Amino acid sequence: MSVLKLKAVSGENPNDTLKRETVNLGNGSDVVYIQRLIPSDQSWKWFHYLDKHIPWTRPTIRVFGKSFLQPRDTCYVATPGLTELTYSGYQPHAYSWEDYPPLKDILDAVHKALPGSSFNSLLLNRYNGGNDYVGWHSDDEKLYGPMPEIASLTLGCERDFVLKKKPCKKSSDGSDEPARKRLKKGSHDGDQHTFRLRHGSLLVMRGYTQRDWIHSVPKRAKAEATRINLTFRKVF
Ligand SMILES: O=C(O)CCC(=O)C(=O)O
Repeated sequence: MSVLKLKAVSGENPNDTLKRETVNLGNGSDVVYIQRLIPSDQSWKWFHYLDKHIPWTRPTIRVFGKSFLQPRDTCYVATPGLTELTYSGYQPHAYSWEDYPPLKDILDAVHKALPGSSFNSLLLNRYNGGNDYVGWHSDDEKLYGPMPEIASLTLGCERDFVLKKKPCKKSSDGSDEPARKRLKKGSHDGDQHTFRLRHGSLLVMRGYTQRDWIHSVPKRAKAEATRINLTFRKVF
C-alpha cells in the first residue's frame, strides 16, 4: 500500500476558505477531498430530511451471475429525458429534483464548491450501520462519458472510502491497460488509498479514476449509526 501524500490547497476562488486536499493518483486520475463543505448543523438538517422523506428501496441486484439483496438502501434522482441508468441488472426509477426540494439546495452547494460542474443526476445511498456496504466497483457506465467527475457528499456516520488500482492486463500489442470491469473483492494490484469520509464532507473523483481505479465502502463493525451518501454525476 502506498503512503498517501495529501496536498492542501485552497479553492479556485481566492476568497474560498474551504480546505481542499488533492491526491494525484497518477496517469490523469485524481481525487479532491473537502472535509468541511457543509456546516454540521445544516448537514444534520439535510440528513434528517432525507432519512425521513426519500423513498428508500433495497433492490435485488445481479453480480457475477448471482442475485443479491443490495447491501444498502438506495434512490435515484435525475433530470427528465436523460439516458436511463442501469447497474448490476437493476434499473432504478428516476425521481425528479422537484420531488425533494432540499436536494436542489444541496446540488447548488456542490456546484458552488466545484466551479464548472453541471451535475444532472444523483444516486443516494443509505447505510444503516456497519454491516451495510458497497463492494469494489467503478462508476464507468458509458452514460457518464470517458472522464466523469463524480462528487460524493457524506451525511451522518463517518465511514472509510477505499480506492484501489485496477489490475493491469497485457493487451494484444503488449502494452499495459487497466481491466475495465467490476472486480472480485480481494483482488489486489498496486496502490490503495483510504479516506475517512466525515459528516458534511465532499469527495470528488476526477479524470481517469473510474477507468483505472475501483472503490468501495467496506463493512465496519464499529460504524453503528446511519450514513447517507449522495453521489452527483453528469449523464451525457
Ligand atoms: O457511499 C459512498 O461513499 C460510495 C457510493 C458509491 O460508490 C456509489 O454509489 O457508486
